[in-house]
Amino acid sequence: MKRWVIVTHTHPDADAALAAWIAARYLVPSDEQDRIFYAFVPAGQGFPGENDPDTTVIAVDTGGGAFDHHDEQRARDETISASSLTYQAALSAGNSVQHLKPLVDVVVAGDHGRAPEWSRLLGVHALISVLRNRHHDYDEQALRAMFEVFDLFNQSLVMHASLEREFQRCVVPVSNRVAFIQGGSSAVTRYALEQGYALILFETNLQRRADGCASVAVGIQRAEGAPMDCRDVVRALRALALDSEGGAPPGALEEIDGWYCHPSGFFAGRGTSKSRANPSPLDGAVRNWLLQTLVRLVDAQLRPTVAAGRSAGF
Ligand SMILES: [Mn+2]
Repeated sequence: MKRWVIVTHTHPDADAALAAWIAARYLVPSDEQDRIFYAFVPAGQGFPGENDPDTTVIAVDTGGGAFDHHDEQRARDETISASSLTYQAALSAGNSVQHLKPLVDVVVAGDHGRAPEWSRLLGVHALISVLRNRHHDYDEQALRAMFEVFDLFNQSLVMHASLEREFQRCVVPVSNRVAFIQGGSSAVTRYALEQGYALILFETNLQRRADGCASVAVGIQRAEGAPMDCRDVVRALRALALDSEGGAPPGALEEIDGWYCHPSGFFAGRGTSKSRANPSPLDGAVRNWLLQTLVRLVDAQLRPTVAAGRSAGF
């Protein structure tokens, strides 16, 4: 019976553990996961049973092979470690592991004494350090516990990478504070606000809500902590739509009047689960007017010296 042995050094650190995890998850076929064994050797050594024809040995962070970086040539290179070498091998084997790069980068930095403070306090280095102490005399238990940590980071990074792709696909910057999102999820709206936009105009595709009504959600959402209230923005939009000099196209007032204003001021809009269903998409002329007007309103609001003189009602 064929088997795999993943070897690393005793008392594995973040680099050894992450390299072992990448090897297990991506260099061993998924239907052979139950044939993986782990072995721990003093740092620098290889695995004694390396000549067994039924055993494929992958040594990481020790043994001097492809996934070790302690030889003369590589030891001084601060851009690599066992994790990055294993990651590159997983990439070269055709695995889609690009989402793991932030994790690999922080572990490589840590392996060269440059772990960022946030990671030592609240990130991967903090967790690995606790697990190393907890399972000090039981390397395999330590490694398996660390694998659970990497499985969780993996899930989180997969979600983050898919949000980033959605962001690239759906978010249209209108100014550096205002963006338009068409056909995106509420998660990508939150993500865009976290990237620094102060206000988002969003329009979803036609969808069937939980109450069975078909609806297109349209509205605005402001960033957490941005000094503006969407109820004031809606009041200002309404005043401009009513003003014959405001340049609002036909339908602008009806659009704004269909919006529900959340009492906390973070959101105003229509078609979401808590507001009236409306299957109509946003009219193109109304959308352009809204975006131009929102850019002006947000600029006035977020430029304190100008806003102070003009902020009546906004
Ligand atoms: Mn290392």
